[in-house]
Amino acid sequence: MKKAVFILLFIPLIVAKSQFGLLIENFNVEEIGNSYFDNFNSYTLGTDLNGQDGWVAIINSIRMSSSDYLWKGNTASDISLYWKPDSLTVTDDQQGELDYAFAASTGAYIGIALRMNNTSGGNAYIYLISTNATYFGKIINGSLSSIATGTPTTSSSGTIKMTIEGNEIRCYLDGTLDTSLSGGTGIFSDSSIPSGKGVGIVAYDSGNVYGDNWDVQDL
Ligand SMILES: [Ca+2]
Repeated sequence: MKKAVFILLFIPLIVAKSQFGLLIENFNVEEIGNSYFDNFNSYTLGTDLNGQDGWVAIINSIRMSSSDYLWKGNTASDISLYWKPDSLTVTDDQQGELDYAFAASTGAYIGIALRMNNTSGGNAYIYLISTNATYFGKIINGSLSSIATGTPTTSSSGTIKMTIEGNEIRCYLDGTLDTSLSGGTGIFSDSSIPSGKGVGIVAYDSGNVYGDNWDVQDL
């Protein structure tokens, strides 16, 4: 029953992607110039994503769920951070998108990680979503710190996006700036990670929040 509900939730998203030619079934990573897409369709289910098709764990673990296109964090009350360090080439200015869905109300988060590098335990800007909550923060030398938290009224599924150009970072929820984040604009200035050519995914806690259709590119 739960799987059927999620198939229904994601069909409109998959159709939307297909219309723009971005979805290739049974193909994990598609490169279009400095643009990358992953639909997570061909990984080993129920296992850690680490080591599959170039994904590498920097902090803790993220695993494939029982569906063939969803995954979630696998570490309770802690952050998990992954990237693909060897196969991707992007500039310091980047954007990333991720489709999300919730099985039910959850305190777990899932999201996008940009401007990553693996210096001193890992660095990244991260934007995550949970039930009626968003979080924008940074990981500096492996340690998490919050920049802003939000209390949007979330849908059961949708898309989050983050962009970084120079020191300006923008957080978008379902196509519009996430003005529920502290500060009220969804736009932030931060200079603590001036360079990082890695892009990835991030999760917090191990509850039932899922991601799909990871899509990143240069700006
Ligand atoms: Ca998928």
